[in-house]
Amino acid sequence: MLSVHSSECRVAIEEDIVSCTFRGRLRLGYSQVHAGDLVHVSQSAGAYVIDEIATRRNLLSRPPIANVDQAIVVTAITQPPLDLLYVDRILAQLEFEEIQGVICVNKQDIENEGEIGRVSRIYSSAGYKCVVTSAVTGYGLDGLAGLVRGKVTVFAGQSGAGKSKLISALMGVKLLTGQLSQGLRGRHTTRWVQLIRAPGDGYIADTPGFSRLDLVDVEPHELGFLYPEIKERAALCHFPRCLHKTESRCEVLDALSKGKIAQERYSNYLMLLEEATERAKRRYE
Ligand SMILES: Nc1nc2c(ncn2[C@@H]2O[C@H](COP(=O)(O)OP(=O)(O)OP(=O)(O)O)[C@@H](O)[C@H]2O)c(=O)[nH]1
Ligand SMILES: [Mg+2]
Ligand SMILES: [Zn+2]
Repeated sequence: MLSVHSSECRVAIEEDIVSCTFRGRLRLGYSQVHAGDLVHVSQSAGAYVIDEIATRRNLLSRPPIANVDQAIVVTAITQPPLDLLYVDRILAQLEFEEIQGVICVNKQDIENEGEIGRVSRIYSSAGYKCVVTSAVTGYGLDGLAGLVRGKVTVFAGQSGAGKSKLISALMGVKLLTGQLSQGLRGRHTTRWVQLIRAPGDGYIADTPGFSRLDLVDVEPHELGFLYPEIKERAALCHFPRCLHKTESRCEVLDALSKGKIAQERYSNYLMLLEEATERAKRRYE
């Protein structure tokens, strides 16, 4: 399934892309099917009809895309301004949905080399693959193309970071991109979900950069499991429900003090922990 609109679904069948509908009497309808779904299609009276949706491996909730292999989280440094908390929220969401996150620092042609290196190090040390690209000069695009080969990949990240332009550069096609400088900042240039076939037998989905992301609904003591570098060490903490905040004999605090966990990641962890704690409190009031 490539895309779903109110009255039409586009489905890839081998080399073709066909338009499908639903059989009138079946209870299957447009609201149950999402981009990324594997569907069974039959032909009746010359029209393609969807009669079955296969069980999903996962479903990204916003925007709805099924069976996602990985998400590339695109960020710039100054245009728009780097927002590590935003990146960390997306990564936590992805960990929650068990989707592999990859960091892409874009706009290499205009951003400060030192800052690009700093961001790359923060996420490499957390265990994420990082790539540095420029959608304008083509820097790093071979590496990015290698990553999307044979996979279903979602591009996520702040509005204006360059998701659509990167995909266009990869595909050699023109998607709708917006000019930050013309006051489009914060507006969603990319509005609807579709999967496009990428060179090398993969599929790519562009998404709009959301202006606000809510934290996934987790209990405070579970938040650490959404941080690979915390999760890895949490089992060795003295207290089973350690929040890695002020507890004694905490492996995470120990690693932090030795510089093995990035301070930026940890500060954002504490922010998200506070949100999760607030939410848990409200729930039990
Ligand atoms: N200099 C430079 N500009 C870029 C690069 N990538 C994207 N841009 C520009 O940044 C602006 C935003 O790019 P888009 O691709 O529309 O950003 P987006 O992430 O898709 O934004 P939304 O669809 O709003 O979420 C456009 O003016 C692009 O031309 C890059 O690598 N270098
Ligand atoms: Mg876009
Ligand atoms: Zn701990």
